[in-house]
Amino acid sequence: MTVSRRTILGLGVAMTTLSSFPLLSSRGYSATGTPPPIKPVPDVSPEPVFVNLHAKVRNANLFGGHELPLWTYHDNILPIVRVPKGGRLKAHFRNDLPEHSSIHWHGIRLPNEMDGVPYVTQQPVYPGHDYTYDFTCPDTGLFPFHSHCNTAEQLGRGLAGALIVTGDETKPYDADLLCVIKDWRLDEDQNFLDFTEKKGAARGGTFGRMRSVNYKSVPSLKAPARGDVRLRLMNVDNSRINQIGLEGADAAVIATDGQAVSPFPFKTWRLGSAMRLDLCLRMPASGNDVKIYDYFAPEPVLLANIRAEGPNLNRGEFDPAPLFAPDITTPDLRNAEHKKIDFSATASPTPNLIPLPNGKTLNLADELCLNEKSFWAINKTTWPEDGHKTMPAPVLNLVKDRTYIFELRNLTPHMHPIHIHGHTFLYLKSNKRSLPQHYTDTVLLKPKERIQVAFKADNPGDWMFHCHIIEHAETGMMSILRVT
Ligand SMILES: [Cu+2]
Repeated sequence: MTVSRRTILGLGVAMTTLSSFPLLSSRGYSATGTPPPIKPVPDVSPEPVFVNLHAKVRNANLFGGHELPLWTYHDNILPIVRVPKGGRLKAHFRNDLPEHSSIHWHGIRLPNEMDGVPYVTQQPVYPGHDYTYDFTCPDTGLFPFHSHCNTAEQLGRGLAGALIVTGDETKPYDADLLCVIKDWRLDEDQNFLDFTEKKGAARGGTFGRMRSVNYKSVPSLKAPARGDVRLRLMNVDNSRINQIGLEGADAAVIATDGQAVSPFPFKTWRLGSAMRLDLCLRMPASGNDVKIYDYFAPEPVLLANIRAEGPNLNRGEFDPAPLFAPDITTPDLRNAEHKKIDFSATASPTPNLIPLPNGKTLNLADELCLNEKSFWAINKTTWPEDGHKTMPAPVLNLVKDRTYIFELRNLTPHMHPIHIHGHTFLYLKSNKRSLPQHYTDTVLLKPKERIQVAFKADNPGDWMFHCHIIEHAETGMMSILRVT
């Protein structure tokens, strides 16, 4: 199998010298927004999209120092896979890493056995072995893929990619840009630091020291001057929550976690680990820059520039084109069953030796997927639970096709981006914020916040439900929802 240019495209973003054009004021998009059409247009390719994802060590010079031993899926170190909506993806995964791995397709509503969680949905893919993922992509949008085991290190070394499911545009934008945001745990000599530290794991996560977009430091992207640009932002960092802000352009939010919303004015948006945001922005006049910042820092951190190039286009008043509406069954809120789910710290450490049915305990080699420490819990249960084999009992047993309203309650002083596998939440309300209703697979809970989300449990299987701050998940804030 070969990887065609059509399915994997490089992020051939050239570095250019940063310029110091004056910032334009962002007066904000003021229209009320046009609701997207109800039905997306099907765009089904009869032929599966084939990709080879060959995980191994690849050396790359990311920041001008020496080469770093990255772990990547492809010679193109940040692969982008494109599949039409309703199309089938066949991804052949070959593991030549020094340890076992798998691929989780974050946010894709796929069959349970394709979800890529070692021990839960498949056996680990050991070094020298392979596994073929084969599923259709029901939803348009942007989705990360990454491993789900020893993730702090595997993701920390760069093992990630982007899956873009196409077919959601009601009219073409003038450009389509992708910004994948990630920090790197590097010391001053550009050597990898430990990917996890107890201090960080027990608090907000262990942070990287080198920021990047598309695995580059402050890249300069390009887009047509005065054009309407689709900007897809995705956070693949282990820990850091970015507060995205723009300078130099009016912008509207057009999708959250890949799922369309009626366009509304963009001011700022918090993007936790694995969260995505699609914006439509109006580029300034030729020669000017749009700057993308993380404002969630003592001083705003410049992440990337977009340079307006070419003749100024004439697009009239800024009226961002909506995307086609999400193709997700609306939850039946009237007949929903309510569940409270508490995210808390835990004081009771769990043993790290797990009894197996044959009377032995799980050996060190397989402890990749287990916790060494327990700092966190979901409904007072930390992963893994004592006395269970390799998998704890589900935190909730859900009835297939029933609608559930979860009240997610953060009892900690830290933020937690909470991710559900195999399903997509409809965000309903929060006790702290008023956001428009939107679909999301990763809900950012602020300290002490309570958020209500609804979903129809229409996908049978054992599904992971966890915090996406990787160290929180790997120190207990991880559980299983069983849908039968
Ligand atoms: Cu967390």
